[in-house]
Amino acid sequence: MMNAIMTNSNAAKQAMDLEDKYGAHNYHPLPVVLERGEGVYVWDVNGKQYFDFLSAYSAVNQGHCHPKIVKALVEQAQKLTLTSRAFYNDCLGEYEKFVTEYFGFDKVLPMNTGAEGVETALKLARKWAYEVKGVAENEAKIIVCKNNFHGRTITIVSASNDPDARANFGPFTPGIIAVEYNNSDALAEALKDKTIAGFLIEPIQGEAGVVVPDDGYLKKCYDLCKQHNVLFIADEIQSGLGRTGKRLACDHEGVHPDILILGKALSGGTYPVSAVLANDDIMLCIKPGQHGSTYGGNPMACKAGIAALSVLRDEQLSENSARLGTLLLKELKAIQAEFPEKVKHVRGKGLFCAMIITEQNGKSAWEVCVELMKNGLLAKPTHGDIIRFAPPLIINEAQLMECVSIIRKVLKDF
Ligand code: IF1
Repeated sequence: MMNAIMTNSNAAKQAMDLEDKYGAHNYHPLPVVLERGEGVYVWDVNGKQYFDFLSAYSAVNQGHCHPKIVKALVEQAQKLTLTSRAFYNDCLGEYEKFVTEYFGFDKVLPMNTGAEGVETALKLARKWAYEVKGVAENEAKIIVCKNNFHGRTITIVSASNDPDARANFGPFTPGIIAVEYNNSDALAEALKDKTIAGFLIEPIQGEAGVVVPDDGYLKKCYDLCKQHNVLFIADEIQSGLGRTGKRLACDHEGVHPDILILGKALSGGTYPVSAVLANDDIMLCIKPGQHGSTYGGNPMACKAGIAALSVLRDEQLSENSARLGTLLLKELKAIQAEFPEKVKHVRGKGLFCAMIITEQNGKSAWEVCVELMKNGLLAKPTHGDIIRFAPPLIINEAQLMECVSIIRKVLKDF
């Protein structure tokens, strides 16, 4: 089934037809075919320019094709791409030192995708529970939050309560308990169980629709975990690396997780790079041969990672996200006040915002996103009525205000 909405372009139609015919139907993209990106902009195959307000789900925080990240990647690609971990390479140690010092941990375990990072963190937490905490064999449990999104593996969908993510993918991994998000009493209750290894949490829930918990919730959860000798595991794959206006979303509450999971913008959208960070008492529970990945820690990933984190720091992207995020939320609230019958709610932190649309004649967030697209702004609906607004963090004020006027115009006509 192809989207009829677009375009007279043969190139676009061809690209969409090819995906439809030869690709698995596990996505429903907006009908736009992109061929180039630079900074906050992407261009489709007809040369039409758009603001990217998804940033590949926050992988492209540093902007599309950031020259410093691309340079690091290309230079390394011409020298040495992959050794596997059967041998040392001359980039990994440098990267490991850089990333651990950047975030303040003893050690890092490099992986590729976000889901692998989460899997790694869960394996690490279980091992720690058995070997350090003293939980009886096969009894360790992980607490997760309802409406989480941590990826697509069998164990991770076992932790999900989204019917689409789970249906007919069972049997599921046991040892997972779900508590209500933003409810520390629910966590306290679940922590009475002495077999809990870790508490896995998105500091802001992304896929759920940019759900920002109450101030103090993360700190409360962290303190509860400490009281019960349970690892606080932060999935900052989407919320981290400047997105919410700080280096990490946990930084808003001064929480230093026991296990930190990063991905997405760790390469600025150039390469799959994820990482799990922890201190020695936890990380050294995994010994040679017990976990790994062919590509994890490869030379290109290491160079991309160093470059991506350097750009984040040197270009003060967290600071820009905080400043322009405040402005974006203020403007979205003004739009909500202008069209209260169309906009139910807006929320966000830093340049991680969402707008909840009230259905009009059976039309909702999808149709708004199609109109935004026609007006030169790309954003993606989620859960039928929510639109995420998450531009690259390099966006400037003039560009942001241009985007605000596109959003205002589209909602006016909606
Ligand atoms: C897709 C969502 C966003 C994540 C957190 C782990 C992962 C993700 C907090 C897994 C991935 C992505 C995956 C992407 C869509 C996207 C997404 F809508 F599905 F939920 F961003 F909001 N933890 N999120 O957000 O990382 O294995 O994908 O590298 O198409 O599934 P991954």
